[in-house]
Amino acid sequence: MKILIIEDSEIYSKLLKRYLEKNLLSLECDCVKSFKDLKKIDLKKYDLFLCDYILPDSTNGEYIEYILKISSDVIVITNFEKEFLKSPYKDKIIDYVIKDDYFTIEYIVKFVKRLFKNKHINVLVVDDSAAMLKYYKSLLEKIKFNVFTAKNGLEALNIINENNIDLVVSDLNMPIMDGEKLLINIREKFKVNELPVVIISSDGEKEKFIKTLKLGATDFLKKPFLREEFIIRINNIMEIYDNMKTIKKQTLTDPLTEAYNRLFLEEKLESMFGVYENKSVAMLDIDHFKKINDTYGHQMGDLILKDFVKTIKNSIRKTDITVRYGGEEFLIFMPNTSKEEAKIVTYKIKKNISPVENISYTFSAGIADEGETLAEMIQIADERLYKAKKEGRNRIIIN
Ligand code: GH3
Ligand code: MG
Ligand code: MG
Repeated sequence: MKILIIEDSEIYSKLLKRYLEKNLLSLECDCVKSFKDLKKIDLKKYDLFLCDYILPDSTNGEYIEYILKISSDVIVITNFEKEFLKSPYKDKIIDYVIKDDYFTIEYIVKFVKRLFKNKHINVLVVDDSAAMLKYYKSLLEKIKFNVFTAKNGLEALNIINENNIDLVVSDLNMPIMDGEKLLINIREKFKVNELPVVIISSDGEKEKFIKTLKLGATDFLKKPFLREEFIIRINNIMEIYDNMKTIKKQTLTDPLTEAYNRLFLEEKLESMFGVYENKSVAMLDIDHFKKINDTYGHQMGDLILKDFVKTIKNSIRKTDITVRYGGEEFLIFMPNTSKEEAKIVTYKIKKNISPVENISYTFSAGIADEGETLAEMIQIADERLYKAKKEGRNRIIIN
């Protein structure tokens, strides 16, 4: 990713460059100080332009129009808000920022980060007016979202079923299925913290949109709104959801191996257990791991743990779940899987393990599909693991 900073104050552009590159590791920033220097540069190389409004040789934003001929991925940073707001291309750029203090830089960094994240986010906009749909789509695409559109609630539900939608923005009044019915249908499948829904409503619909908030809408936008308001609100909502996802992931996974942790086992797996009629649990424990640590060092041990989980994940199905049960002991929960099938999967893991930096390792495993509760099934698998260890390690036991 490449950004071009156009700014005549060297201190400011250096500061901005440093903050951006520190916060976005894959990012490279170039800086230019004047319109004259800008003309010597191939603008097509850049994904984003951060533009000071006034340069010594471009006092009326002429150079911004020059950039807009090539790309509209422009953010204007200015001290002259009033002058800028009168400019003809105000609506062509992504956003503008008032340059005042340190926090402006923080805002820019956050905004740029958001733009890069948005590239991987699917937004569905729902409106029966083709013109409005086109307008929302253009705004959302400006801030780099992947945009899906639907003309009514029913069409929206089909799109949600077939695609991985991360955010829904919906009008209230629509034929066939309105925004409220759509929301009710969405909330039957997705909790408030799983799929955000923003409702757009017109002025005289206060009661209606308050109702949608009670039904689980994430936020509402009242028409008419400024494009800045739309952009900021949608970006803020995605930021909150991203943070929530990260926190959720951090509390339920082990940071070293990225397998689920014991908290996940207790909070989620327990309740999933009853859902499946057929299921198996495999307990896997690396053999003589203490010796690996003692011989090659703890860091090497860590690498092997990571490799072990990677190999497990590459060998199992998407629906199977890996939990770090203890130091070098892992549990695999396999829904819709018999003990015999689980044995085949575990052998596949064994086959797929290869040396890490020339250090070979093996594991022992116990498998069970017996037991009324998750705890019982784990205990039976654990007893078989113990048996596998006693019988000489590097083996898989199912009875
Ligand atoms: P066995 O074949 O009977 O399982 O022997 P073992 O040496 O693998 O088992 P033991 O339980 O005696 O030792 C496990 C070792 O795993 C001891 C502990 O220091 C190490 N360990 C636990 N967590 C970590 C970790 O996160 N990183 C590393 N490098 N080592 C760990
Ligand atoms: Mg061990
Ligand atoms: Mg152990």
